[in-house]
Amino acid sequence: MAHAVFVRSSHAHARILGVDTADALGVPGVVAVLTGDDIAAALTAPMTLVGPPSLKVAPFWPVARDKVRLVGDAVAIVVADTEAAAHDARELVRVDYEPLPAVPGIDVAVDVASAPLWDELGDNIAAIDKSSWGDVEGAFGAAAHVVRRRFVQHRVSHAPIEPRAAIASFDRASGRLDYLASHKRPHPLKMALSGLLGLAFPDVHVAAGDIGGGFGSKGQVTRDDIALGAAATLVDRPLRWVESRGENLAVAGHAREETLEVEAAVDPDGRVLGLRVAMTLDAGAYPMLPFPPSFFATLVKMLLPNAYRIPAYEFSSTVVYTNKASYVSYRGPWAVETWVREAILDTIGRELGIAPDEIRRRNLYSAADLPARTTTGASLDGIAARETLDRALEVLDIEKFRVEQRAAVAEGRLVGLGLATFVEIAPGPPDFAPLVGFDLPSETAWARIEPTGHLTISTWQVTQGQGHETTIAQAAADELGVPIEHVRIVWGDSASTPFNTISTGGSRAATMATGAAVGATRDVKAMVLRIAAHQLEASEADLEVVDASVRVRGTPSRSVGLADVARAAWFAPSSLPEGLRQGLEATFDYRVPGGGWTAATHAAVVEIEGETGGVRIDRYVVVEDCGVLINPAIVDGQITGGVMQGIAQVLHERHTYDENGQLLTGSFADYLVPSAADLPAIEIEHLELPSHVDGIARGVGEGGMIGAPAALCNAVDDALASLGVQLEQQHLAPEYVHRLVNGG
Ligand code: MCN
Repeated sequence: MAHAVFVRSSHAHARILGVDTADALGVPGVVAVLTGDDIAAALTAPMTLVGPPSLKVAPFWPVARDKVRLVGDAVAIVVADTEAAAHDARELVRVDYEPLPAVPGIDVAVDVASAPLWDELGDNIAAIDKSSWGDVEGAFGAAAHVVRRRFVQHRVSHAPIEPRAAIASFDRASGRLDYLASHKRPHPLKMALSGLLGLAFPDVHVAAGDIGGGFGSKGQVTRDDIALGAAATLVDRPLRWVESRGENLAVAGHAREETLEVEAAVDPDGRVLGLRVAMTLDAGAYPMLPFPPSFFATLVKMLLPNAYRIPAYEFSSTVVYTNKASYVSYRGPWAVETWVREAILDTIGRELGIAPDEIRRRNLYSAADLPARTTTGASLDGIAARETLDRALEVLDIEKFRVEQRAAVAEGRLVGLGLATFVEIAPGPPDFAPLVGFDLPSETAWARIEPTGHLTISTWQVTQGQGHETTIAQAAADELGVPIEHVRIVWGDSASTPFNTISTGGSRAATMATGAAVGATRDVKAMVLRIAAHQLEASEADLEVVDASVRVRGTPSRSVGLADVARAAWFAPSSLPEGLRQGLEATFDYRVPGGGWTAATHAAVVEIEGETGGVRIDRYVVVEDCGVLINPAIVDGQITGGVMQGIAQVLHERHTYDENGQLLTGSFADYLVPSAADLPAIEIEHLELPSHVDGIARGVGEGGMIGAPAALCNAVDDALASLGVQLEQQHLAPEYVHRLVNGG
C-alpha cells in the first residue's frame, strides 16, 4: 500500500504561477506527485454544490489549480512507498505563488471592493436573505421599549478524538473503487465519487468503521476525499492517507462564526411583541457538500423564535466568503439562536426589572397553549419547555440562591446565574424539514432473522460515539423478545445499508432509527408468529416470544425455539403457511411522527475572579425532557459531552486568523481543548414526560451543546450586571472578562 500526503498552501490567498515537482519525484520511494491539473484530468467535472438560487457558488477543484484560497489549501498530492518518503518529498515540491490581498473576516468580506475569492462571482457576498412574519413595523411602532444587542460568536473546530483517514483502492480491470473512510455519510460520498470519477455507481463502495468522533465534521464530501479517490485511479496502488492534527485544525472544517444584531420590541410587562435579527455568517473559502453555508443561516432563522410567543419577526442574513476554512455543521449548528434569544430576554428583564425566570414564563408557550405553531410555522406540540424551567429552578433552589447572591454582591463578589430554555428539533415535527428545504419524511431499516435465530438490523445511522449499536439493538431485542446478545447492527457500509442521504445527524436516531428498527423487527416477528402458530397448531394471538422462544401464553411447555422457526423459514420454505416466502426479512419505512421536540432548561452558577478574569462554574444543572430514555447511561453521556463542548467553546476554544489570513491556532498548543479536570460536574434530571404525539423516544445528542453557551454566558452577564456591563462576544477568554470587569 502506498502513502499519500497533501502539499498545502502557506498563503491564504494567492495565484499559483507554477508547481515544480521535479525534485520531489527524485526522492527514493516516491510513486507520483500529482498536481491540481493531474487530479482534474481524472475527473469528469469540477466539484460544485446545489443550493438555493440566492446562493452564489463557483465550481471548484479538489486540488487547487489557479489559486489558493486558504492556508492549508491542497496544491499537490505526493504518493510514496512509505510515509517518511512522502513527507520528505512534500518539502521539495516548489510552488510559485503571486500573493493576493487576503479576506480574513466578515468586516473585509462585506466590502464589495474586497479582493474576490471567486473571480467569476465578482465579490465575496455568497448569499443574502430576508424574511418576515407578522407585522414587524407595527410591533416596533407599538413597543413601550426597544432593546438592542450585538452578539459575536467565534470560530471553533470539532476536535474529534481522531482526525480523518482514508484508504482508496482502485481495480483498473473491474473499474471498482473501494473507499474506506472515517466518514459518516457513505452514500452521498459514493454518489460524489462515482459522478466525479465517471465510475458506474455500483462500482464504487464506501465504508466507514469506528471513526473516532465527528460532531458534525466527517459528514462532508470534502475536496480531500475526491482528490484521494482520483489519485487512486491514477497510481494503480491502494493509497492510505492519515490526516495530521494540524491539517484537521486547518482544513477539516470550522464552525459557528456568526455575528448577530438583535432588536426586540417589548410591551411594558416584558412581553416580546417583535424581533428584528440581522445575521452575518463567515462561510470560509470553499462551500462543502452536502449543506450550502446559507442552510445554517436558514436553520437559525427558523428556530430562533423557538417555544416563545413572538408575534412579529424579521430575519435577514448575509453569508460571506473569506480566506478561511470552510464553515461546516457542528453539533446543534443553529445553537446561536438559543444564546441570542435567551440573552436578549435577560437584557429585557434587566432593563425592566423582571427576573430571568419570570421574563421567560411571560413569553414561553405553556401546555395550555398547545398545540401551537412557532412564529416561523412549524407545529409545536407535546413540548415541556416550561416544565423544564420550573423544575430547574426547584433543583437550583432559586430563592436561596438569590439571597446568597445578594450577600456575595454586598461583599463585592461577582456571582451570577444563567438560564437557557429551549426546544430542539430531535427530529422535529413532520412539517419542520420542508420549512428548511429538506424532503426527509422517513427513515428505513432492514431486519433479517438469520437461520440461527439471530436478528440483524441494517440502519441508516453511522455511529461516531452515540452508541447506536447498543440502543438500536436494545429496542429491537425488546420488540422481538430475544436477549440483546442475539442482535447485530450493520451500519456505515454503502453495500449493506439502505441508501440514504443523511445518516446520522439532527439527533434523529432515537426516534427515527429506533422507530425504523422496531418497525422492521415487528414485521419479521409477525412472520415468526405465523410460522410458529402453524408449527404449534396454535392461534397467533395466543403466542409470545420470550427469551428467543415462541410459546403459547400460559402454557410455556408448548414452545418452539426462534432458531427452529428461522431454520424452517430459510431451509424448508414449502413447510411454511400459505402466503409466506422463503426467509425472514423485512424493510420498514418509519415516518416522522408528530411532536419531535426535546425541551430543556440549562442553568449555570458562576463566579468571576475580578483580578484574573477567570470564570468558575460552581453549579451546572440540566433538566430535560426527551421522552423515554432508551439507555439512561448513553443519554447522560450525550448530555454531558455536549455541555462540555459548549463550555469549552465559551471558556477555551477559539480559532483566530491574523490580518493576512494566517491561522494562529494550528495546533493544540494554541487551540485550547480543555481536559475533564477543567470542567465542572453536571447535574442532570430527566422529566421523561409521556407525550401524546411522539415516537418511542426523542433525541438528545445536540441539546447539551445548544444550551451550554447560552446558560454560561447569561450567568456571566448576570454576574457583571452590578457593574453595568454586558457581553458582546461569546468567547470569554480571561483578558476579555478582565477588561469588562476592570474597564479599559
Ligand atoms: N438516546 C436514548 N434515549 C433517548 C434519546 C437518545 O437512549 N430518549 C440514545 C439514542 O438511541 C442514541 C444516542 O442516545 O444512541 C443519541 O441519540 P440522538 O439524540 O437521537 O442523536 P443521534 O444519534 O442522531 O446523534 C446525533 C447527534 C449529533 S447531530 C452529533 S453532531 C453528535 C452527537 O449526537 N456527534 C457525536 N453525539 C455525539 N457523540 C459522540 N460521542 N461523538 C459524536 O461525534
